[in-house]
Amino acid sequence: MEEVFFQRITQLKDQHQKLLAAANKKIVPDNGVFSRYKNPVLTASHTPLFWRYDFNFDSNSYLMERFAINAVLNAGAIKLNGKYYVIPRIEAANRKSFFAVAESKNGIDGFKFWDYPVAIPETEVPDTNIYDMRLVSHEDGWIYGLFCTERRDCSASEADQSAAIAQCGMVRTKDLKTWERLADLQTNSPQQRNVVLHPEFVNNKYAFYTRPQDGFIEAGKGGGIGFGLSESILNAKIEQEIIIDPKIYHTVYELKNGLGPAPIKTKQGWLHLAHGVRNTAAGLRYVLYMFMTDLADPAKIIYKPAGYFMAPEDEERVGDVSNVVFSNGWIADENGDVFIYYASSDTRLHVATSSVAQLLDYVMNTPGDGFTSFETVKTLNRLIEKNLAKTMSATN
Ligand code: M1P
Repeated sequence: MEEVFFQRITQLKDQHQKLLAAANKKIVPDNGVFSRYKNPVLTASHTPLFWRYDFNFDSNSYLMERFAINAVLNAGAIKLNGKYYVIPRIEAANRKSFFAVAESKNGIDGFKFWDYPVAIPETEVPDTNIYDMRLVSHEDGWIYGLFCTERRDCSASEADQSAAIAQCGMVRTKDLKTWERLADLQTNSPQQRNVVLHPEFVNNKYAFYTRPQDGFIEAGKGGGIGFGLSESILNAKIEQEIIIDPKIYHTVYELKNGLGPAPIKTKQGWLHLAHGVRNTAAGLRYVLYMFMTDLADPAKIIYKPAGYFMAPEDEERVGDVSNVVFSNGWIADENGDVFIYYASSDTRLHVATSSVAQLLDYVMNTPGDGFTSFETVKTLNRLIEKNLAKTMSATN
């Protein structure tokens, strides 16, 4: 039995090494806006074997998984000292999520987890579950991690064990190793998720993108991407939250929406990536969309292409929560390359690459939404006329 035990360890290690060393390939042709890649960058199988197995024959002679990982998904992302770091949501078999750092030399493959997960200190009222960290390097010199902290709704009856309250938890670090917990963000909304810190001060204050919501799942009267300022980051409090990107009937963000990563600064404006949700007979469908806000006023949308930027495709459609793409991390490189980390169906993490130039072109030159079929046909006709006029002039 001991022999089989050690043979299996060797097999597991070989397989794991192959998985981690697999080169990722760009899928061609792409759609001109971004390129997808063949392999996910991280899955549950990428987590270290020593997180999952007890390698001691005396205490685990069957070589069982003693700590199963269910999924690796929604990741914050940052580039530091030439390396690409992601901090995904890692969901254990018991549904509890936690964070861990994985690093790569090129941002598209070779991601390897650090030995230990991130130790997020607790607040006075412990978090039951934490997830979806947005990493932002702020001009005050700190790297902030804003995440969702979820606790049971104590006002619910004993019979209701699924009622939860979501709020924005905050930590900060200089090195991704030591994390200081700050007080949860205070707003006037009963619940918050998808809160993002703007990388620069606005009117000398800390600026936040929020997503107020009435219930845990339903945005209710709340919803839309909000914006608010706080005097301080310690005991941060937003007194006034304005909605800058509302839910709109019969769009890809009619049920709810939320900002993804912190925006990318460009000469033309702030580039934003967000997710939009609509309901279907098959359940909720999550897609990604983009918009741009004014450089001087990040709460003012100046460009917004119609519809989605990315929707789940092929195997991305299937997982724990199917028909979902979600992103809370991207990296804009010094040379203008952009790495978009997105998760599919709450199960695995992928990368797509683009460039600031492509994303600007997409956001500034793709027609906006007319919000009716009639206006949509008008938009299409303008393109057809332009293309046919070009064909005619080429043949004349
Ligand atoms: O299951 C899809 C997503 O649902 C939530 O997003 P939102 O707050 O917009 O509804 C989050 O739990 C997210 O982690 C998850 O991917």
